[in-house]
Parts: sequence; structure tokens; C-alpha cells
Amino acid sequence: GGRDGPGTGVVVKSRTKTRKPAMYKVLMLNDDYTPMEFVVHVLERFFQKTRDEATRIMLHVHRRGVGVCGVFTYEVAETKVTQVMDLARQNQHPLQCTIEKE
Ligand code: TYC
Repeated sequence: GGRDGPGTGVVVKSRTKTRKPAMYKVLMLNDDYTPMEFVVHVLERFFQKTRDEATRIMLHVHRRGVGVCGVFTYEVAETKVTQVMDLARQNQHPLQCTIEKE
């Protein structure tokens, strides 16, 4: 109020504008060749999923074509995609992973 502020003994909260970081989904895409076990391994290793949760996500992608591995800031999401794609390529699997802004 107008009587608050310096000299009144009233503490006035001031706030500089902050913005929540934009968040990005890492999506896993289905294909006909990548072994189910490899996809489960990827979800455990790079997305800290339990075996049960990883299996659930893998089966969702297998049946529906696409699924969410996790939601991250851009830099983290980009790193996850690179890690997944590198490991898939090393193992000669066509597994594809992409980023989508939330
Ligand atoms: N469709 C694959 C198979 O039948 C399994 C699979 C699941 C592949 C999820 C990719 O993101 C994926 N072996």
C-alpha cells in the first residue's frame, strides 16, 4: 500500500521477473528391428527407469508407435538423445529418439 516501504517499518517484497525453463519431452519411436531388451536397457541406463517402468514404456512405444522417456531442459534432453542414438548406432539398431517442446 502507499504507506508501506522505506521509513514505515513495513517490509515490501520486491521481485525481479523469473521464468521457468522451457521443458522438452524426449520421445522414443518404434521400429521393427531394435530388440525389446535393448530399449529396456536404454530406458534404465539413460532415463533411470526401473525395469518394470522401462518395460512398460517400451511396450507402450511398441504398441502405439511413440512414447515419452522423460521431460528435461533443452540441454539435458539433447544430451539424452545423443547418448541413446550413439549407443543404438554402436549396436547397429535403428532406434530413433527425438525432442519435442512441451
Ligand atoms: N518393435 C520392436 C520389436 O518388435 C521393439 C521396439 C520397442 C523397438 C520400442 C523400438 O522404441 C522401440 N522388436
